[in-house]
Amino acid sequence: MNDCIVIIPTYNEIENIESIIRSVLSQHKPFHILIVDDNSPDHTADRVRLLQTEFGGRLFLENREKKSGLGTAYVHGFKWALSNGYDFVFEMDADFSHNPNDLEKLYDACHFGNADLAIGSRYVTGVNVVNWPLNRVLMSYFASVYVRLITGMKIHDATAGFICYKREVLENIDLNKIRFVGYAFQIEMKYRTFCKKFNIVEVPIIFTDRTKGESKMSNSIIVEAVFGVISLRLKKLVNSL
Ligand SMILES: Nc1nc2c(ncn2[C@@H]2O[C@H](COP(=O)(O)OP(=O)(O)OP(=O)(O)O)[C@@H](O)[C@H]2O)c(=O)[nH]1
Ligand SMILES: [Mg+2]
Repeated sequence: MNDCIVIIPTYNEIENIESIIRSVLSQHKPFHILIVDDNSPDHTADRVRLLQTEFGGRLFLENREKKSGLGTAYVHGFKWALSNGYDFVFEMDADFSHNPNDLEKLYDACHFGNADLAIGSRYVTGVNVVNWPLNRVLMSYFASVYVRLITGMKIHDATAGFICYKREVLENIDLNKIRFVGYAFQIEMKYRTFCKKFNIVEVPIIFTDRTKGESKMSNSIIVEAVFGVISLRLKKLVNSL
C-alpha cells in the first residue's frame, strides 16, 4: 500500500491524459493516481482504462455520469482516498499547468516539514506564471488579495489547485458541507482548513498555461468565487461554517 494518491479530475482531456499519467507515475516517489472523469465525450476514461492494464494497482478511475464541476469531483475523490487508506492526498490538474516534478516538494512540506496542507503557490516569490494572458494573471492575483482581505487568511495564492493534504485535514472537514464547484471550491477548502487551525504552507512553483485541450473556465465560476468568499466569511461569523 502506498501512502500518496494524486487526484486528477478530468473533463475532455484526451490530449493530456496519457502523458500526465505517465509523468506522475514515472516520478521517483511511487505515487498512485485517481482520475475522476465526468463521462467526457472525448472518451478520456477509455484511455485511462487502457493504461490501467499497464499500471494495474497504481492507477484508479472513478466515473461520474455527467459533468458536475471540479469541486464535487474532488469531494468524490477525497472520500475515495480516505476510504482507501491514503495518508497524503493531492489535487492536480490534467493539463500540465502543474508540473508533476513538483509533487514531491508538496509531499516533503507535509511529511518532513510542518505543513498539514501544502499549496503549490504561484505568488509566494513574485508572480510565477508562464503564458497566461495579463488579464488572467491580474484576476488571479487580485482574487488572492480579495480573499486575504475578507477572510484574514495569510495566503498568497488562494485559488491554487495544486495541493497536498494530510489525511487528518480531510478527516476533520465535513466534506458533505462543501458547496462550491470552481475557484470558490479551492478557496473554501483552504478556509475550512484554516478555520480548523491546521498549518498551511505555501511552496513556490511555476504555473504554466495549458498548451493542449480546452479551458473549462467560465463567468459563472468567477461570480461564484466573488460571492462565495463573502458567504464563507459570513457563515464563519455566525458559526455555521
Ligand atoms: N471531473 C471533472 N473535471 C473537471 C471539470 N471541470 C474541469 N475539470 C478538470 O479540472 C482541471 C482544471 O480545469 P481547467 O479547465 O484546466 O481549469 P483552469 O486550470 O482554471 O483553466 P485553464 O487552465 O485555463 O484551462 C482539469 O484537469 C479539467 O479537466 C468537471 O466539471 N468535472
Ligand atoms: Mg488548467
